[in-house]
Amino acid sequence: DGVEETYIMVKPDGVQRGLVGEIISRFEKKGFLLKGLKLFQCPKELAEEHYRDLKDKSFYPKLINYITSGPVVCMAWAGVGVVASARKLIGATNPLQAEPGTIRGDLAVQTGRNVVHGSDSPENGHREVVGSGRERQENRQWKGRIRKSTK
Ligand code: DAT
Ligand code: MG
Repeated sequence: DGVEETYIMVKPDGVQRGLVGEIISRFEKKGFLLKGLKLFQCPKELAEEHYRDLKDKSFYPKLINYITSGPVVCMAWAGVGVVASARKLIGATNPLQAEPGTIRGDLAVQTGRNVVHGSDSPENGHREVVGSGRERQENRQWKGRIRKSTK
C-alpha cells in the first residue's frame, strides 16, 4: 500500500536552539502520521551503530561527539512515500546547498550542525525505527501506539 515509516531525529543543536516545535510542525502540516516521540540522550554505542556507514570518514569522530553532546528528539513518522518526502522537507546535507523552504535551508548553515536526521531508504527507515536487540523491546514502549488511540 506504499505506507512507509521513517526515523526523524532533531539533533542536539536543534533541541538547544528551540527548533523542536518548528520541525515537528513541518511534518504535521504536510500530513504525515506521528507514531512515536521521545527525548533521548544517545549513548555512544548507539550513535556508532546509527552512523556505522560513515565510520571511515574524517568527520566521523566529530559527528559522534556532536550527536551524543546533548538530548535528541527521536520520532517515528508514517505515511505513503514518507521516506523520500521527509528527505525533501529536510533538504540537502549541507545547509548552504539546501533550498529555501526546507528545514535545513531555512534553519541551518553548517553541515556539522544541520539540525535534523531523516532515514535515506524505506529499509533504513524501518531499521532505524524498530531498532534491533535490546532497543527493539524498549522501542515497543513508545512507538506505534498513536494509530490505535486516536481511531
Ligand atoms: P544526511 O544527514 O543528509 O543523510 P549523511 O548520511 O551523508 O547525510 O551524513 C550524516 C551526517 O554526517 C550529516 O547529516 C552531517 C555529517 N556529515 C556528512 N558529511 C559531512 C561532511 N563532509 N563534513 C562534516 N559532516 C558531515
Ligand atoms: Mg544519512
